[in-house]
Amino acid sequence: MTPPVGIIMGSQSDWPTLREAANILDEMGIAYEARIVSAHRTPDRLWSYGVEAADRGLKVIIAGAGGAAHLPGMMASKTRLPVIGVPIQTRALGGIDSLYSIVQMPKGFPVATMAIGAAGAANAGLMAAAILALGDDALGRRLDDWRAALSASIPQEPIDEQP
Ligand code: RP5
Repeated sequence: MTPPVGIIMGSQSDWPTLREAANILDEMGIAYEARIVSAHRTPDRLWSYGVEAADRGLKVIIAGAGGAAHLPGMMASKTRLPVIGVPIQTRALGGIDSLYSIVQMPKGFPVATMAIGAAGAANAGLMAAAILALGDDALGRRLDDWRAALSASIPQEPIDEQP
């Protein structure tokens, strides 16, 4: 049985970041699969994943990559499913390379690009949940509850923290 969300990443080294997306999906009770699909090292895997994604029953793809981060854009070229891109933070350039590689798609093949790193990955999970909630009222209520709990956790006033 194919889950609604596919999480794909260019390398095993991206998984600690993409785990943040998976954690959100776990909290929302959304099933997902996680796969290493590199645009450069495994282009044939990328090709077949994109060609088969919609027919397999996937609804949303979260794609994370770093550096010359071509995976999200190439995946968007191979499937009409919404692709949410996560720029991985890189040592050399801090992830600005990943961001620019993912966000500047040509007209016709959009990638919904998140922030660099862990926050972007978590937001990718939330964006996937919001898309799926369009057709799932129970999931919509879980997402509303999650957002309300986050808001309620924010204190009114700051405190002095110990160094
Ligand atoms: C990209 O190259 C991957 O998405 C990863 O962020 C980066 C480095 O990969 P490794 O050298 O750690 O496998 O394709």
